[in-house]
Amino acid sequence: MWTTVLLLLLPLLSSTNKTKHDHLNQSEILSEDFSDIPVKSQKPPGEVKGQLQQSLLAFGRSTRKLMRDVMDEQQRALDVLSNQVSELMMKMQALSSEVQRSNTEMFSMKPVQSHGRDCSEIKENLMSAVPKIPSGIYIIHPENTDSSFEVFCEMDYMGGGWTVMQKRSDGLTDFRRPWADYADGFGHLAGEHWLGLRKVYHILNQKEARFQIHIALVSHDDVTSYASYDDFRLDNETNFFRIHLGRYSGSAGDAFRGYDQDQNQDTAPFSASDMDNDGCNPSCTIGNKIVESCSLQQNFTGWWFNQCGLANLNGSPWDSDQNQGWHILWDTWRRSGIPYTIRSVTMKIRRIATNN
Ligand SMILES: *[C@@H]1O[C@H](CO)[C@@H](O)[C@H](O)[C@H]1NC(C)=O
Ligand SMILES: *[C@@H]1O[C@H](CO)[C@@H](O)[C@H](O)[C@H]1NC(C)=O
Ligand SMILES: *[C@@H]1O[C@H](CO)[C@@H](O)[C@H](O)[C@H]1NC(C)=O
Ligand SMILES: [Ca+2]
Repeated sequence: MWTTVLLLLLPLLSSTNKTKHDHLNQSEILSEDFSDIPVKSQKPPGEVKGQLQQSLLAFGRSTRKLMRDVMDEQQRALDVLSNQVSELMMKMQALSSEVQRSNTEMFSMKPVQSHGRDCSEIKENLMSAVPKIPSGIYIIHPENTDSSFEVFCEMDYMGGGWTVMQKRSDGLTDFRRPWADYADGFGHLAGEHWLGLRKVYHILNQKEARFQIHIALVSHDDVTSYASYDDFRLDNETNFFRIHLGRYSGSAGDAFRGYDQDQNQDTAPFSASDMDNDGCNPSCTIGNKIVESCSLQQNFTGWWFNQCGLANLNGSPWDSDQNQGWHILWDTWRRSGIPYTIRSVTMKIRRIATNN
């Protein structure tokens, strides 16, 4: 029953979103000055002209008030509707997982909120019930772990089913963090965040599951690009979440591997400001600088550094006022030989095969 209601409401939700984005907002419309309406074109005698101006002004005022009332009304209706839709979505998800549990997991001890092992599975599970699965925060419970946790699922991008493991978009989240934060995760799932190496490890380490990783880049002048690897694994924490990458494809270049073996970050362990696994032992010479810690050199951020390498998507977003400092780094993405200035990035993973 909820599903039916939802099917009816989903198109409404997406069309109301569109209305908000595509049209002028309320204050833009209200700030148009109706009193500027030309009234002099026919040059009527002074008295008539005065009356005409008066009534035009009155007309303008009452039109403005009418529009304001109508728009307030509409806004209230939209808010109510959108609350109702979110409520319904939540009920629908709870129901859908209940149904699934009673069908397939009669004796399961899993928490009630568990909706899937990762975003790819959530997409599979919901696809038959919902025509358009919304992107957003979902609870997942990967195999081989006792814990459920929240993740952001991208359900629109390139077929959907993506679990976001990192996102930079506005520079509001500080990525200068110690090991413990990079292991546990930080930021806000709906905005900038690092999901956390332990969680990503749990997702990647499920039986009979393989994952691809997709990196989407946007430059400061809105050029987009991507890099994709057809396999992505992490070693366990004892091995500092060493990274393993499959075959590259994309338009941004394979910055993880760089141009030569010295820069290759594939199989590098993770480093943070207080955890030095960067392959500079005791130091590297990069350009003509002596570097002892890639993390410190790159503004105390964490990454799979290898002497330090050509990729660091946790670098600080570019500050255009201050034409220096460390920025989001994907050095193989260039225009006329110069690296793009990267404004935003997301790293996301998706299942590519299940052998069952
Ligand atoms: C509406 O647009 C004006 C001018 O572009 C802007 O200053 C204001 O913040 C906007 N308001 C909302 C609610 O988006
Ligand atoms: C981590 O992985 C290594 C090598 O695969 C293994 O020997 C070790 O037991 C693992 N450690 C933990 C805590 O799982
Ligand atoms: C380091 O990061 C902070 C916070 O993101 C930023 O304000 C600062 O400009 C960065 N410094 C350098 C040298 O990149
Ligand atoms: Ca070092």
